[in-house]
Amino acid sequence: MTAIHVWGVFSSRALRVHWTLQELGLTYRTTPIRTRTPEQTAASYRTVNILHKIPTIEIDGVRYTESGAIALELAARFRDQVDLWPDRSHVLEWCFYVAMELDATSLYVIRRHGDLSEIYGEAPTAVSGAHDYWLKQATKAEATLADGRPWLLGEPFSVADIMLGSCLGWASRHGITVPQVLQDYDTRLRARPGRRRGEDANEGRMDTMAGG
Ligand SMILES: N[C@@H](CCC(=O)N[C@@H](CS)C(=O)NCC(=O)O)C(=O)O
Repeated sequence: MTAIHVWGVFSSRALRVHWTLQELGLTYRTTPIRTRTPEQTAASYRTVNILHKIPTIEIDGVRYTESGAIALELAARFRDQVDLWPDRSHVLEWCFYVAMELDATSLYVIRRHGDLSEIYGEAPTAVSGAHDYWLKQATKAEATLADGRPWLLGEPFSVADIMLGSCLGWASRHGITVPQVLQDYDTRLRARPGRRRGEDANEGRMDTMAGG
């Protein structure tokens, strides 16, 4: 059996990893490190992740970081069990779009220069620009889902949905009014048993070694 160990809970990026693992029906060890805590900045965690960030995963003794890459690696390895990567190029396209446009250049800018402005500096113009940028970028996902398809690729659910879904609640928490088409999609995502278990795991409400 593959030995899997995840570090990280209570974050939208850690949710991507727990949610993927739960969609795949895997059991794994969790070390419940939260962001901005002494456990995260401890020297012992630096030996796991040199940047002290969450999430990190270890699969059969090999460590990986970057939540999107971890979700894709899991999807590739366990594809025979559940296919979360049904269309190679389009899943990659959506994953990079979410990681770059919705996460790094929008939501993380808002977080760094909003909630974390004591560390990264106040930048109200950058924050309001990032709000607008998120909404502009979201029109790509909105237009795709507007034809009534359940998931980004149509019928098959994929890692692309996990990536996009991880940014919707996060955007709302930052005061962004998520377009209705994406709110309806978010409701469908949240009804998935894998998403519910992923949230339970991300929020420390389940024994991930026991599978729930
Ligand atoms: N690009 C990375 C970002 C990881 C990241 O920044 N995680 C946050 C928590 S969601 C963190 O650990 N922040 C602490 C820090 O930056 O020191 C990923 O997607 O995994």
